Amino acid sequence: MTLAELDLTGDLSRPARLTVPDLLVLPQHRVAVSFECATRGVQRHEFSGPRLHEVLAGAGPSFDPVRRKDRLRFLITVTGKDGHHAVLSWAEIDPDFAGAAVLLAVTIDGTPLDASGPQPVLPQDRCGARHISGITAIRVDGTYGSGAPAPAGRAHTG
Ligand SMILES: Nc1nc2c(c(=O)[nH]1)N[C@H]1C(S)=C(S)[C@@H](COP(=O)(O)O)O[C@H]1N2
Ligand SMILES: [Mo]
Repeated sequence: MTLAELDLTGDLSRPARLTVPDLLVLPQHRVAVSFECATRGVQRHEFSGPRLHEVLAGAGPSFDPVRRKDRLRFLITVTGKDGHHAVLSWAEIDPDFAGAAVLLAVTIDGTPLDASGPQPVLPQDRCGARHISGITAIRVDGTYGSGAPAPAGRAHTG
């Protein structure tokens, strides 16, 4: 069986390429979720895996850990191989802010995700669309609002 690989990239001092076995060395949490899909109705699943916050904190995001405000501009982008993607904010998963119990699941309904790859699980979401399967990359980006000029033609005219 081929292990699916996931790139942790972006503003990190320790970017990594991760597989399910790599994530099994972290403390594992279990969660049962029920989410509503606009097209397929209520879906129930049980997931297990490490906290996404612990995985990303371990990769050394480039903010000053003692200055809470420094983290607020960080975005987390999750990309699936089918092109489905979503963003989270760092503050959403940071225990000093919203502290959502987001997992990077390595099992779904008792089945290991070794071959298909880890899956983000956001128990606080009503809609299931951020439970992205087949993810290839998670990017941590701290450059939002860094003072870069707006793209040409998009000036703030009020
Ligand atoms: N890669 C990928 N993941 C995805 C989607 C998608 O289009 N692509 N759709 C999402 C939506 S809208 C829902 S409701 C759930 C459905 O998950 P399930 O099939 O495990 O119930 O998957 C989510 N994950
Ligand atoms: Mo959905």
